[in-house]
Amino acid sequence: MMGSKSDWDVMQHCCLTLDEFGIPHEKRVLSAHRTPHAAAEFVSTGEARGLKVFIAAAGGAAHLAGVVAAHTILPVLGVPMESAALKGMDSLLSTVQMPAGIPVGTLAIGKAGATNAALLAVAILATSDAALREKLHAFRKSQTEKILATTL
Ligand code: RP5
Repeated sequence: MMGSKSDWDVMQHCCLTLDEFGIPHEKRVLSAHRTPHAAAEFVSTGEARGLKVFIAAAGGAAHLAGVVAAHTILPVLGVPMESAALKGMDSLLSTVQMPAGIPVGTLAIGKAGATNAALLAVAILATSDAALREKLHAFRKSQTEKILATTL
């Protein structure tokens, strides 16, 4: 989920990473403040529709991930978007500083966070999926090999 289509340039990296692991996913623009009822409906019906993890990206006063977490017991990963005014520091603090009781696992600001949200979702799913665990091991191995093969 993302609060605006303007988040897609960054969040496409999340979807590309999920695609790399063959993880089916839904992607929706739903906002905590612009479409509050539709966002709540989408999330609160997610568990029954078979969803396993939510990834919520938003910028500014970024309350989307917290609102998502309020409507589900599924794991919620928050990705703070870089904002024009405060470079994403506003998004980061709004997403990460959840009061006790409703957790949001918050990733880094921007593209790194978008990619890592997907990788963390894969790791969560891999705890009960041996084939996916193997793919994750292979991904890490290949990443390591690429770095070690770097020449300057
Ligand atoms: C948030 O406001 C969105 O997640 C986006 O990061 C930010 C700006 O949205 P737009 O004004 O570009 O639609 O709700």
